Amino acid sequence: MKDLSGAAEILFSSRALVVLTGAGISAESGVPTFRGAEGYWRNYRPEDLATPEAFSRDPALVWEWYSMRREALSRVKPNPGHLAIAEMEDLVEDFTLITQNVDGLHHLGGSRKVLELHGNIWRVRCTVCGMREMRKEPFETLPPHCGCGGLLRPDVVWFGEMLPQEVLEEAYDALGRCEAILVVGTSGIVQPAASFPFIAKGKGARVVEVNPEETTITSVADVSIRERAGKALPAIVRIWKENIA
Ligand code: BV8
Ligand code: ZN
Repeated sequence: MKDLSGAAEILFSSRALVVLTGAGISAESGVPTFRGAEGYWRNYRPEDLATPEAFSRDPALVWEWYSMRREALSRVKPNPGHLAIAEMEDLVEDFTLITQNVDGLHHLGGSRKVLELHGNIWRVRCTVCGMREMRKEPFETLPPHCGCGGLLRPDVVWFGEMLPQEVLEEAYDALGRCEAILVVGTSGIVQPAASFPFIAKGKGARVVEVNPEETTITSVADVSIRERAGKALPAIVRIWKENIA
């Protein structure tokens, strides 16, 4: 498929590469996306659950949604798309993976350096003392509390909340340096991540998109591959490796 070799050529001829992923990279692991037909939001409205207002109004309800997602995630594993991105990390000198996902599957798939824009569903944060820690085990009672007595919350970024400053700065630095950005499995709706491909393009980078559907990002893509990540990314890495062998 000529697009695949065109995409591979853009990636392997770049000295600095950014990869931006969204929920679509985890779809083939069985994790529902946010806005697809079977998406999370179909049953819930984002403003009902993924906001600080919802949490202060009904922390138990919000925790029920997160603990259901955590339970489902505890049974899934990374798919060939995650593994292919982990391989890319070793093929290019200056590599930065930025994910909007909170599922931790890139780490499990072997990616070492991951900028988690929206936090991590396995980490909790105390709303009183600020304690942060990974908690993979299910909680006995919901909502869970900290040793200090404070209410614990998922350490993720909700709508209307600021993204972690240091992560955002590192992402903008990488966007400023990159010669190519590979955008996988995002509908390009949620800000500020949705603006990243446009920033990279504006700095002269080339844009490769992998998504079975057209998105807001397709308009700036040099190559847009209408294919699932689990199929397209391993194929791109295979072509990439043949060209450097
Ligand atoms: C902020 C963590 C600034 C929680 C998430 C207008 C009105 C109201 C608000 C706004 C507005 N304009 C901008 C905003 C701000 C808002 C926003 O962008 N809203 C959107 C809805 C318009 N953004 C924010 O609030 C952000 N904060 O801006 O703060 C600020 C400034 C000053 C003061 C205060 C604040 C915070 C946003 C973070 C929200 N948290 N998640 C949790 O997960 O529980 S967002 C959530 O959506 C996930 O992180 C998810 O990753 C993310 C983005 O969705 P996608 O990843 O793109 O997933 P989606 O389902 O949409 O698409 C999947 C794609 O995959 C599809 O294209 C599909 O075709 C494709 N696909 C499917 N299968 C495959 C595939 N691709 C490849 N292979 C496959 N097999
Ligand atoms: Zn505490």
